[in-house]
Amino acid sequence: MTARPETGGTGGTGGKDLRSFLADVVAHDDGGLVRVTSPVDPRFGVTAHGARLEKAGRYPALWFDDVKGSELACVTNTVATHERMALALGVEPDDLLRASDRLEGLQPHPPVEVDRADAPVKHTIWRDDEVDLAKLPIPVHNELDGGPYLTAGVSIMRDPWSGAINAGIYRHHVYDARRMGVWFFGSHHGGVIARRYAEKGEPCPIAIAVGHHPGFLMGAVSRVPGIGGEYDAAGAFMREPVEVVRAETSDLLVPARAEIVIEGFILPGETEEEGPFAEWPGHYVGGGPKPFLRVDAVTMREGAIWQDIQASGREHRLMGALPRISSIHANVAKVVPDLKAVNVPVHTRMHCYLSIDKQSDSDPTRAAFAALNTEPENLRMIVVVDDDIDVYDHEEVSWAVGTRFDATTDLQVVPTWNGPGGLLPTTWEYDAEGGRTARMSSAVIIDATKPAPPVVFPTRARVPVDEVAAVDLGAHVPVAAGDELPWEAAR
Ligand SMILES: Cc1cc2nc3c(=O)[nH]c(=O)nc-3n(C[C@H](O)[C@H](O)[C@H](O)COP(=O)(O)O)c2cc1C
Ligand SMILES: [Mn+2]
Repeated sequence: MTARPETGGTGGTGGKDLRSFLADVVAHDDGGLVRVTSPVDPRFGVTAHGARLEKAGRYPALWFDDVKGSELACVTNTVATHERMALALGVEPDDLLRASDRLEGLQPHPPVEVDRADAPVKHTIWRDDEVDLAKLPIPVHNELDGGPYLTAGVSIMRDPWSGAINAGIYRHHVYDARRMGVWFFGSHHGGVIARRYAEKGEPCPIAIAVGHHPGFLMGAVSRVPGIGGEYDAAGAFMREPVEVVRAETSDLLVPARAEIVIEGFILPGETEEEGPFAEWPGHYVGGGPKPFLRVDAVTMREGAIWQDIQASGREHRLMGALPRISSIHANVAKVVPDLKAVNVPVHTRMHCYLSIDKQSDSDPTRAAFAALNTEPENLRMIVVVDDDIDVYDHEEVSWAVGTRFDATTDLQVVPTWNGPGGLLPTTWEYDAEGGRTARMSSAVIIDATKPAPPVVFPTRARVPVDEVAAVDLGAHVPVAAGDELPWEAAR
């Protein structure tokens, strides 16, 4: 990995945050930040701009000066491209996927606590009845969504058993001035912590940080084993410790350089109808009666910026796929040390491709289960290929399946894997009345590897690599309309 130049931020830790990153975008990614100066409606206005550009194949970060009803600016699609994600993580775009495989050179950094006076996020504080979520530019994203949704918030919670601080991104349906929902996968640590408080009948403290450096969000979404450790992982992605500060209403430590921190308590035993909400698999699933939180304080920086992720858009999928690639790599390499590369394709995050230097016929199955166990909620198809296949090239992977896989012997079905219920459409059973029942759905393992040595499999056909490399591209002359045709040329 090559470090890229970075600007912005001062202070002992370098001071990376959303602002330092947006300054980097302006300096290093021409056209990467587009400012929308005309007023937009929070209801579909923000996402309409994103969707319009997406149709044209463009994914700039979008800055909205004027979201109706709010004094705050809103930014979305911050890291919707591999190029900007690479810039955020300090790697070359071509290395992004491969680097995220190994987290090369990325060391976890424990967070450092700073005084309130040094925490920009304590500039403005709303307490209790001053809290009004309607004053924040929170978009309604997709056609059938049940309301405004906070999509780029990193929720910080403390495990009541171990005391460890955990972080993750969870969606929040905004209900009114002081109440918002929270949707946890039961198996995610956030959900486990909330359940532990609920079992004791106690309110669960939660702080949601909105607006930070992309490395901070990547840390929150990576699958750190065990409860907690995300602040350290965020420090690895940011290459500097996260600065944290005491919360106003609980003993949580919150990011001092976030744009906004929303503090509250998930109330035990109470629920509110959550959803509908368009999720990354591109369908309306999930929702129903869910716990909610009462907001007791909002703290923010001077000129705070609201950060949004367009639900079910490209940034949502990229942000979901990339950190998982490194988590899967770490887990699979523990059982199959000859793992070469991992890809979770952005367009189909339920799939995972693994390439291995196969030593034994049990390697593909072991590797596949380690991957499945890293991301059990979302993965449902693992394709294992040999190390001559580039897992970042979808055509190569398909070719390996076409030539080295035989369903009778090389297909394994795990009958009960995803679910019951969740965001995958397959984890529900539907009926003619529009009702649904949670169910389990299956996963498949496709072993597209050659037999293990000493079996001799046919050799792959190719032009010698040296000869390909030695080709003189200068000898290529395009034949244009009006030129002399090659067979008519004087010889
Ligand atoms: C944009 C985005 C939205 C997400 N929304 C949710 C969500 O609503 N609920 C959830 O449980 N996980 C959601 N996730 C995934 C979790 O943030 C992620 O799996 C994280 O590692 C969970 O951490 P935890 O196990 O410590 O709770 C989302 C991820 C991204 C990138
Ligand atoms: Mn966790």
